Amino acid sequence: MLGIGVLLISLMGAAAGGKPGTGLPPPSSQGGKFELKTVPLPTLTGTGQENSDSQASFSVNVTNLVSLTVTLTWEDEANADSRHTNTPDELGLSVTSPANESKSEPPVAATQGSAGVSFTFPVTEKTVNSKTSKAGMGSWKIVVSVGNCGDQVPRFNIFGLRTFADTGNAYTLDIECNYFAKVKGGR
Ligand SMILES: [Ca+2]
Ligand SMILES: [Ca+2]
Repeated sequence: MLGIGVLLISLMGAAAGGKPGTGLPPPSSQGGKFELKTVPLPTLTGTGQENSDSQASFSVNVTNLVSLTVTLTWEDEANADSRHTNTPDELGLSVTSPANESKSEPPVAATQGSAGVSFTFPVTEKTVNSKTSKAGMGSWKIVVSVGNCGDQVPRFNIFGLRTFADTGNAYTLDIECNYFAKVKGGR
């Protein structure tokens, strides 16, 4: 089972103080200094069904990407009532770069969980004379996998108390991007 929500966001050159809408890398032959910038992208939210995957995507349109980290967090719903306990849900993620490199964390059960993957690129420094790196530019894909969702089970074995099914869970995805950007007006 694949599909469900597709979330689309875009990290444009505008976020780096460049000209909005062009999507072109900043000119590297005009001099100027570069500085390392950290850009947290807007948090993505979604809901996954038990034993299924959901997908999100975003694109990176800046050059000289140093690292990119995607962090998945989730919190199970509250107990249905004082006589039931909501047992933990399993969530994990897989992230694929534009170069088809994939990193993943298999689903783990947690009431409040967190899992993340990081990509690093061979850009440790950027000067006017060094070559512009386009590594990491393009479309990224995230797949959130929801495994078994622990049900709401009765705390006591009393007549009439039933198990309530837990059929899925909401999650959030935080994406953080580090890259070298040209200092505006720098020399
Ligand atoms: Ca649960
Ligand atoms: Ca749940």
